[in-house]
Amino acid sequence: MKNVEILDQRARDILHLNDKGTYTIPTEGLYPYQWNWDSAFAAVGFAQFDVNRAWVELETLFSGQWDNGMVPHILFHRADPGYFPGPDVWAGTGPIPSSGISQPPVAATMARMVFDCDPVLGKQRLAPLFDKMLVWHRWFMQWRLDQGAVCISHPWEAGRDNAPDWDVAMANIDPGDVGEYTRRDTSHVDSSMRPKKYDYDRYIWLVQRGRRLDWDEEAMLADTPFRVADPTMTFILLRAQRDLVALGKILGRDVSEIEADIEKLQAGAETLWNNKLGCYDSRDVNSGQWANSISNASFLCWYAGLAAEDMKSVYADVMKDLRYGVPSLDTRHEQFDGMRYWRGPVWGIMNMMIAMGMSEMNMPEAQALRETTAALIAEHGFAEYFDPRDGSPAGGKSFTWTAAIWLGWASPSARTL
Ligand code: 2M8
Repeated sequence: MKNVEILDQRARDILHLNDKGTYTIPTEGLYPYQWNWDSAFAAVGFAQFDVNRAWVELETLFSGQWDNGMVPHILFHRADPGYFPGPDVWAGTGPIPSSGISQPPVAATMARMVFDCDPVLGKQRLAPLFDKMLVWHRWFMQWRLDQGAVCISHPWEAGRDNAPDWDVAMANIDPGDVGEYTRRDTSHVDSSMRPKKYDYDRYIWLVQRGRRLDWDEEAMLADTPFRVADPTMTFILLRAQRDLVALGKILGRDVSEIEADIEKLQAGAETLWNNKLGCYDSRDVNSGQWANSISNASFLCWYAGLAAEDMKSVYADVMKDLRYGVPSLDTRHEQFDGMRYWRGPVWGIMNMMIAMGMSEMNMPEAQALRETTAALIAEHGFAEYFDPRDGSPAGGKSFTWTAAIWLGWASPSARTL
């Protein structure tokens, strides 16, 4: 591996490069705003050398929280014509111009990791954030549950935008009246690495629907064509609730409500078990159909605190001929596309969360995944994502979350998780 110190420095430089003072953008050009889960991962990166800056990142994220508790997936602090759909299209109703949907709630888990870097400072900064995280998690429990599993209302909410997990629900949408619009993403990145027009028409159609309903959750839920119960959200919220309990105990709070929610989510997680596939999978709520997809989100089961013994052999099968970490879609799946975003590529953040779970379950695969992710980044750079077959870098460059997980986990110099 190249000199670790040089790579550590490069990762810190990337965080500085994308740092807008009180928040961090994922990468210049392609994503010029603050994204929810990107920011939480960025905080873990900052915490390795500037714990105060890590807390600022999370505080800025929660300054965009809506009255109903939702924390938006994008905060548009400063308008930038390079991204579509921007603040005018979304017309979010919170205190800061924003989107109208959320993203996987990794913040409590990442806040706990930041806390552990400096518990004295952490105790000062945690209390107000704890209350906001509690209310956000409550919003998921109120508006996103189906039989205890957490659903998404838009593919962008899961963060795995074009995963095949949503194909059934997406086919249910007729975007005939979506109108003309100009994509910006394909002017920054080759279109072969991005979602297709078929997907974008439906993404925008769903945004237009939410906006028309003034982002009122009750109204949006009625007759929605798109509601998918998904392992990303379910496993991540389950994990986040466990971390929130730990943080609440540090603050001396009553955590009984969260503990009750954990029970519900644990039961909900089991409704994502696709018996025929032998794997955790996404379930279209409207039709009850399975996605039949073994994705990197399926392997967040251990991160969620589930023993998931049956998933160990599924993992071994998926990883059999791969050297660079967990593909976003099983390479044997007919829809596998090694460079197309969430339909095949490897993502560093997912590798980190999967490895955190495996490590907590005492699975030796955790260390191997850490080392292969480190090798991937050392050999191919701090790209947004990578082809699982040969590690080719893809998407945006100098990417915040890849730098962050390098510093917080993959680097041989990182404090072990
Ligand atoms: C990607 O999603 C955005 C929309 O939210 C986009 O393609 O425009 C996803 O990879 C998402 O998970 C990520 O948070 C975001 C910024 O990195 O980019």
